[in-house]
Amino acid sequence: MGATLTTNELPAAYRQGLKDKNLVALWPLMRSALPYGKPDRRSQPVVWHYRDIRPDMIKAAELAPIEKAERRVLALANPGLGLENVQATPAIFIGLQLIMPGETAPNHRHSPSAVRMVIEGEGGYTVVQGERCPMEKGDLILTPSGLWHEHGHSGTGPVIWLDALDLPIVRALEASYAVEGEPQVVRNEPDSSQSRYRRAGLVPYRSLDTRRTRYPLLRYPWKEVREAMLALAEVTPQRELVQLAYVNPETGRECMPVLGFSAIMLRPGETIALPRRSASAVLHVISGDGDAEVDGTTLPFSDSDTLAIPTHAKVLLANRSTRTPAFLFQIDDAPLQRKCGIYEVSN
Ligand code: GTQ
Ligand code: FE2
Repeated sequence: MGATLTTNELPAAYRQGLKDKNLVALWPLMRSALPYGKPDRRSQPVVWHYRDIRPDMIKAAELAPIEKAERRVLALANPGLGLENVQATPAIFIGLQLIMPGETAPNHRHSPSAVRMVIEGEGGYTVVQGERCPMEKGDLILTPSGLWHEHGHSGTGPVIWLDALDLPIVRALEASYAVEGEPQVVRNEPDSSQSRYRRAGLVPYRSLDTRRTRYPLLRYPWKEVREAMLALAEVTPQRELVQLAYVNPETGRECMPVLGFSAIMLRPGETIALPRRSASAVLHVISGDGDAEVDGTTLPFSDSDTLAIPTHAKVLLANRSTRTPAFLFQIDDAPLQRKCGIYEVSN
């Protein structure tokens, strides 16, 4: 096909007439709306080093008193998408949140869905719909759309975690809002990972007959995920990725509608390619040192670092240690892409 017409080649009067009637000629925009072969991407491969961010987090405790901040969060913004848009990738918001001993982050609920992955500190907790979820390093805690949640800290020292939200999507839909609430009444019982959903393959019998709750499991303790990863690694052939998906135990499907979560283990000395996917992703290093080569850019990583992976990127991960495994937590927009019918994977 020949070169398409540009807007300027249209007669001025015609252009003005379209504008007055809120009309736009598509043909000059065809290639930017539907680029040939692969999408145009503004997202860059980025690494945020925790050692650089941590001092700014601690300083924020002084600069932003919790009463005035509601949530004390530094967002990881992808420069390719414009810092002001606070997007790690087009679909994923990532923030690092700090709470100091005795502080509480007030109860609220909102239309975007969130999860937290604990980075450091002991004694933090999140209450979700009356369920008290302890926050230990590496734990994943869900606060899905519409559920009340508040955070507290009954230990000593700072508690820091990573927040991931589908905020960019919900904002793009002009559907993002929050509601404040009174502190929740906390049920005095262990969270469901310690009571109702103790083991994979077992669910409370009643759930076979009753209408299932949409979000039965809100906490995935790292202690158990780590054990499961080590066991999976033992039976996974070399050159195959050791990866577990966090799913809804009642449905076996992704645990939230827009964002998906998984854990990846890089065995000692292992270098492995991720499958090439249409989904964008964020990788958070739970522990380990290595390098991520993303579309030819090498990003070195160590404990608690976070990386942005654009859509369709070629990713090669290398564990720099020949003695210890590296554990990565992956957040992606594959659940949304599957629903849109646009999800692609190739090796
Ligand atoms: O902790 O509830 O990073 O509502 C952004 C929005 C955290 C939270 C964020 C939020 C929260
Ligand atoms: Fe929130």
